[in-house]
Amino acid sequence: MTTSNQALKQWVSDVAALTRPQSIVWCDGSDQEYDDLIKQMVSDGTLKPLNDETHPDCYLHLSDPQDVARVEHLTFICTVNQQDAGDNNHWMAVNEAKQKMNALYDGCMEGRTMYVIPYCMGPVDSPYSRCGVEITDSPYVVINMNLMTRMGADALARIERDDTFVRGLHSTGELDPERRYIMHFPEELSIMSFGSGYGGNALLGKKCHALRIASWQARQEGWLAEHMLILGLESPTGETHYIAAAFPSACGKTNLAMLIPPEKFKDWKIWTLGDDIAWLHLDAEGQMRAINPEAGYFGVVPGTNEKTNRNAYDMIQRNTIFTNVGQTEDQQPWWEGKKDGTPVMDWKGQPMAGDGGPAAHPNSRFTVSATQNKAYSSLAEAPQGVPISAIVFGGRRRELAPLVYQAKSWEHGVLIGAGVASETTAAATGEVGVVRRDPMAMKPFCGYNFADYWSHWLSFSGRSDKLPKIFHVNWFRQDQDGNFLWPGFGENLRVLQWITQRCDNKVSARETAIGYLPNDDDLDIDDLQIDPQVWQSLLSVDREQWRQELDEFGQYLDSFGDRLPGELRHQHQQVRAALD
Ligand code: OXD
Ligand code: MN
Repeated sequence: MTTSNQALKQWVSDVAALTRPQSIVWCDGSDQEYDDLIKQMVSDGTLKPLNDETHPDCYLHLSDPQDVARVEHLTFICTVNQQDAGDNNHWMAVNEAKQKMNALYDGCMEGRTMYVIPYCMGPVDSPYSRCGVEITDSPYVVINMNLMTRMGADALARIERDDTFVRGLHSTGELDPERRYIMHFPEELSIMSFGSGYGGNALLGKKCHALRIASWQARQEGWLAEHMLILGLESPTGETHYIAAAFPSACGKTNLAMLIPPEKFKDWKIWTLGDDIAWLHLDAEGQMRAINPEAGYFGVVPGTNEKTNRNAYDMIQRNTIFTNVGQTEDQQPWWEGKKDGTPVMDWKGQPMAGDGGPAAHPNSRFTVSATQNKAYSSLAEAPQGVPISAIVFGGRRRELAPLVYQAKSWEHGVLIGAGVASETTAAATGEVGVVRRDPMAMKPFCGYNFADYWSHWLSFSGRSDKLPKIFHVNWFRQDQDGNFLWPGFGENLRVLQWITQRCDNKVSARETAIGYLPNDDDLDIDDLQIDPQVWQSLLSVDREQWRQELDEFGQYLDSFGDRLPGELRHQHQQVRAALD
């Protein structure tokens, strides 16, 4: 395979001249190609077949132990003007970054195969989709991209038609953390990644393209690229509301997107459109519509079981690539939270018991095609996407944020999104459990200055009078002994139900300084046996704590200086004043 697109041909040949691979393979995305690569990786030991009876066509990849998560401190946005990247990003000058990367790439593919992967983010026939080409020397990347994107011949045909694509160059290098960088050049729609094989650093269609580069493009073109799941909530009468929800990494987006309703709500259904990224556009009528640019799930494995996420648990029994989980005696994958089996081998490939560490790395992952999810929505491939009724923001907060509240307006909703803060997780290297500001759950993914990003969000109110309603949820409130106050998982449906009732003006609410909260009786929780005091604290607003939060948040907003939109400052002042 080759291409009629001259720019692509030239770029591939330039990259080959720099990296000097032994051979070049243009990927067609076929099953044959996937199967052949699996065979090759099994024979060179980079993939291990798992138990074929219990887990047909499942494989285990164990990564370098120093390469298990995103590396935010080594991730850069390289723009001509530093302030276009903003203080929310690490920045490097374009020329400096390119010099550094080109030195690393020099001859880096000697003796290796260079794969050229044309891919499309979003349904290939959607006007909202965007294409890219990733060049990589990693067969692991190729098989993961096969599951995560629409890759190969159809994508290449679209690139040739559109004559535009995002360029992503990736090499695993020597997996040396000292020689590892993930660089983005949004002005040129290009990405350079070196030294890591981990999904978030190496599958360039995902975080690098569909969030960092796409968020930049989206601002220029008037849409949004967000770190959001998309789900459909179907009521017993057959009406479906679509919700887009942003949570920081490893805070349960996959679980919410595939939720199975509790017994009492068994006539309700959740349909999954996506579990990580949403591209949101206004259509000609001003309706916000969402597509999921991805075609698969790259989900956190630990904690996944029949109770927490039955759909995910079932879909990873076959045709799945596991990365960094443990294994049982009979080569079944094993992870913390799995209800059966005993691990004998850990994620480093060492016998268990040694160091008392977990069998699976806390950020171990499954990669699987979205079509294996029983709740996969029939509209997930719709070129026009789905109409969004509600946008939900959330974080992992032990205290402060109530179970659910609603913004008073779009502008107030933007403030609420900008105010998201959450405890860090194992999805990125660094300390876990520290509360940090994570506006719109986009701290690691917004490809430009947050102040400009908030202006862009605010601009939507001038473009449509039927924007989605905005909410904030917190599933993670704890008491002083560290017990969770809310059962979460499937029970979150009760909160989603309230959200859709609010969207349809079917239920009233209590106005507070921070937004509208449910009245005590408006969430259907009778059968949950929640202590009335606990329920009250889940729906309470502690003014003193909130004043402190708003003051701290205000200082954070101030750090964006003159670029901060006046409207956001105004919204902040209003909430702060209402708390007095
Ligand atoms: C992810 C992440 O992998 O957010 O989705 O890190
Ligand atoms: Mn994510």
